[in-house]
Amino acid sequence: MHIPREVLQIAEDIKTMRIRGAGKIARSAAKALMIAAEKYRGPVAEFKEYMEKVSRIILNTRPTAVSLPNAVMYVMTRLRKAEGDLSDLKQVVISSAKEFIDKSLEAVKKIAEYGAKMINDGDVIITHCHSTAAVSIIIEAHKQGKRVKVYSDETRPKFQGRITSTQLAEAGVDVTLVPDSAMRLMVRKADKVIVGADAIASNGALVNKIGTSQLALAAHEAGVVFLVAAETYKFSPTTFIGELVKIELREPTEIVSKEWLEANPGIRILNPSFDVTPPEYISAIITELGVIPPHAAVLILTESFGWALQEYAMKGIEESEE
Ligand code: RUB
Repeated sequence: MHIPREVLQIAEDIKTMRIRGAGKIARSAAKALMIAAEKYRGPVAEFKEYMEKVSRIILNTRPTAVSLPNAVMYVMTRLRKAEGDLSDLKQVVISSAKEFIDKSLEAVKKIAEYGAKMINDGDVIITHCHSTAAVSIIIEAHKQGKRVKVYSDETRPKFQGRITSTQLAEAGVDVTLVPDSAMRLMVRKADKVIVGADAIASNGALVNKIGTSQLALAAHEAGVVFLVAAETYKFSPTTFIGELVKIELREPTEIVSKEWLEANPGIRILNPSFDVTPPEYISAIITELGVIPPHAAVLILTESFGWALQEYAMKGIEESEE
């Protein structure tokens, strides 16, 4: 089965982080499915199997951002249920992928609108890594004329904090880049912390870039509001049935050079890319459906993924009967 070059390129770009951030990853996954459908030239009988293969390639790129399987599920559940000739089936994939991308962009706009209302004139804000959703809130507040000062940490080892700082500076926001290790010191000067999400578990725990939980702990200690910007497709339906979110371990060479590694054979390097912040440290989660306390995550899951939860439960029953 021939997989189009453009689809493999998107998979490679997600894997190597040329495409990164949970929202962009999800939209690119939907785009890859759309391109795969458009480019398919084989028999109708093999189309669904081909699309399943493409889905697996996309799903195997990065393990943590739940927006990725949720985007694939959005398109593929519609295709699995669809019937008709090849052009009908292709159309199901193309239109559901487009619908997902539009909804996703719309969700970020809504989050910016709701989040900006929570920012006061003169607020000092801390952010971590680079989150389109979190940055959108800050830029929207700035556009509304609120004077905000932002401390963005570097986010080692990949320095996504530099992307955040550049975007904020270009939008005219007062931004200062600080090392990750300065965050407990800086948080005492802040009114709010705003971060994005790679996944929200059914108990309201946040999975986000490594260092988020340390920042949340410092904010908790200092009594500083800790806000999470998360579109509903970042909520993890499989945590509802007890599955844990897999934490991605990345290459040691993101931390030290290949030469250094070879010169120090006795030293192991561990590079976990994400961590888990308990719901107790989260003041609120800003979604496109509204601002919720972390313990209301289960409401979002039943509202947005109720049908999937039912399917998982049925699958569990069938498997136990086999
Ligand atoms: C990015 C990261 C971001 C979330 C949310 O990690 O942790 O905070 O993905 O981003 P990485 P967004 O750089 O490893 O992908 O709001 O853009 O979806």
